[in-house]
Amino acid sequence: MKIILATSNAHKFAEVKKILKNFELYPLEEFLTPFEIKENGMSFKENALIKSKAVFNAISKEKQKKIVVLSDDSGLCVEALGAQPGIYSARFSKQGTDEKNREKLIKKLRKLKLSQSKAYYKTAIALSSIWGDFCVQATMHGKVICKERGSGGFGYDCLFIPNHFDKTLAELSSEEKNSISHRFKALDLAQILLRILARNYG
Ligand code: ITT
Repeated sequence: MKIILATSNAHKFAEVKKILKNFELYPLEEFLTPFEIKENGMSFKENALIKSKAVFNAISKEKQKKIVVLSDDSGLCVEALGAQPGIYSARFSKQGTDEKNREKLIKKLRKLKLSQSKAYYKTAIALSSIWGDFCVQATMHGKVICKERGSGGFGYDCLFIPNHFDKTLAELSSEEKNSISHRFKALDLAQILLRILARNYG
């Protein structure tokens, strides 16, 4: 059984590949020419399933017999901002770059005269297969601060301090992040499904 990771985000691909080291994982481009998928769901779960189903349905029936498509929809929810940016995390700012998204987040918190806020990351992992579609979700709680710290990770990591830590995710090693993250916890659950699917695929 081959797993295609339906993402255009290279950072996500690298994290998922490290966490799912016991599975055969391939980037989307090895099987298909990447195409635009409208993420118009109202939740992480809906968007993750939209992505995995769109890619699975684009694969030929013959190839589908050997393939599971895995997608990740994730984002940061900030308590003081009413859970924004949430499902819009990747396109929070007009430009949609990690840097501009962080700038907008800091600006919004400063406008509220806050230097930090409780926050959580959420990931929905969806699997599409000949045995059906599945989705599991997980969170990582902590706080966001208004000053960037560290150079690891991606996205909002240099602003996010997980509970029980005094470093941002960007100051932790990738192994440390991958042992506590929303993505790790969701993939830990997804592995149960993947092992069952691998047995069923034969
Ligand atoms: P794909 O849809 O192609 O997978 P994307 O980057 O558009 O790529 P999402 O729609 O799921 O993916 O948005 C995820 C955004 O949430 C991402 O761009 C970051 O801004 C943020 N994010 C998610 N997980 C993160 C993490 O572990 N560390 C930092 N930021 C994260």
